[in-house]
Amino acid sequence: MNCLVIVDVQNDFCPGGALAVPDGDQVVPVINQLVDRFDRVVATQDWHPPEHLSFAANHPGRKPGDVVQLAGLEQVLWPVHCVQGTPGADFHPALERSAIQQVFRKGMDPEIDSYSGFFDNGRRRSTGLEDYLRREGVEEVYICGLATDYCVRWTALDAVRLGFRTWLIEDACRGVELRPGDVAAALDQMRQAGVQLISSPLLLK
Ligand code: VGL
Ligand code: ZN
Repeated sequence: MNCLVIVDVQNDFCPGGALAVPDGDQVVPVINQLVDRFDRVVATQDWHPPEHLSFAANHPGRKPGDVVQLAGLEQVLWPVHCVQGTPGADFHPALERSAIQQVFRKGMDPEIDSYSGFFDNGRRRSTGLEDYLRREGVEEVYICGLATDYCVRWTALDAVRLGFRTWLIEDACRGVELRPGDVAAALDQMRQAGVQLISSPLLLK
């Protein structure tokens, strides 16, 4: 069994959103073309309370891009984004919602961020994604979405570490690229960890 994991394709990560990923919306038609090629399709959803401590606004005197310590980990501070129940947290309106069998929300604990779709950054709590994949007999995981250098990267690294055969669909992802080279470095790290890079035309054949 294989499963497509669509990471954080939400309005706030698309152009016009609070934490816009350049060309983030361009992954949507690519993903929509792919969904019926997989046994299972799931999505992750960044889902923060307003008081989330990854928001620069919740650290007086700090601005987005600053780095602080949070739960003993280095934390990049972000603009307020993907607040629970707001339009920015919704999936992109053109994303083929009906194909998504289950949604795994993350980032609800205000004290710690959660880039991976599997666990928070301190691996304190799981989202249920691993249990779901095991229960469904999934052995191969294909990852796409936003953002290549954050949530896509940590989701892929966890998938491989958990023993799933893991692919990253490169043209179905876009990165934040806070610093030039971040996306390339993320791709290198994933490749070295055993994630296989693939592009969507190969899957559509
Ligand atoms: C993400 C930064 C903050 C992501 C989520 O989905 O890549 N990045 N929250
Ligand atoms: Zn977030």
